[in-house]
Amino acid sequence: MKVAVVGATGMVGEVMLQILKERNFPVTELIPVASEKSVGKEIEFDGKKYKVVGLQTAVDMKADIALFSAGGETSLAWAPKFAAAGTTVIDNSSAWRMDETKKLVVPEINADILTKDDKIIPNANCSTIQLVMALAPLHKKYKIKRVIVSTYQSITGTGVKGVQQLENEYAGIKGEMAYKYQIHRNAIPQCDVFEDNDYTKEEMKLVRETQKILNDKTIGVTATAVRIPVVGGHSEAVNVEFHNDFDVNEVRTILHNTPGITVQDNLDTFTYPMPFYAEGKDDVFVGRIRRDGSQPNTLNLWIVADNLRKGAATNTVQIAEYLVKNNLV
Ligand code: 11C
Repeated sequence: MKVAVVGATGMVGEVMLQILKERNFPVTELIPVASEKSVGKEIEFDGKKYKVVGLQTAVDMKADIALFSAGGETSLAWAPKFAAAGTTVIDNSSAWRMDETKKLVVPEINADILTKDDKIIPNANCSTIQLVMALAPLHKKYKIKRVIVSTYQSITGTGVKGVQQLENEYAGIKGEMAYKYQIHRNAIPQCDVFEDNDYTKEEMKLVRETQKILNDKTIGVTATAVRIPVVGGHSEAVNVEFHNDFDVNEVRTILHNTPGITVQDNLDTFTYPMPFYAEGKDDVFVGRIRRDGSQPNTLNLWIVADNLRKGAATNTVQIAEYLVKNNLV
């Protein structure tokens, strides 16, 4: 496969390259792509050096697959050009996710909806991916009525500028601010911009993308997304109300048997998921599984995943793997 990585020098782009290598994705030719200021720079992949090229050059090189992580505007402008040249785009931005002609795929849940005609495939938001990974098997069994999710999101979700702000604050250096407030020793109840309904864009992604991936608009979702000074992963406290009752041990078994999920839930040994330990791993970790005694058919969960891996790069590469395996590209 001739593979272009658009945004190859960015935080997620670098992880994409790492994961392509780790998972032995069949790359016969790599095309690293970035903005004009990075063109000509060299990057290393699988022991070889590659020169970064610009977007039009990359379109003309007619890759089989292009993995995009270069922001919504680049994606809106360039994904259609790659697609018109015959390249299948898997796009990590939010640009195409809610487009009704595009499919939103988390491979463990719904990759089977993909066909050869899907030339632009959006990749869901990191906080949504880890949420639906745990919700999907439970929805199948007990049918979800409503989800209340509160997130504790890593600064890496904001990219290099988020990490830089925290590092500057540790070092006592005044630098550019990625957030409206200091993030060191703080919790900021704002991820991304506010929408007209007083929720942030990140919160509304959790609502809309969850309904789209689970293919059920009747599921009520309400979210509060909070940025915390953590690297390694996003954490989520999740309250789920089902239409049908459940047995907590059966919930544990279902999650334990779900590919891509690791259950960490043993109070005797103080075992529960934490972002510090999820970093660098591809699984979604679920723990603190317990009944909510305040109302019927309701469960509490704590879900943690590395937002740059399963939340972004790994999910993107898994979609590419599915396309190759099923001759869809
Ligand atoms: C964050 N979830 O942590 C965001 C980062 O829509 O792909 C990814 C934004 C997106 O701030």
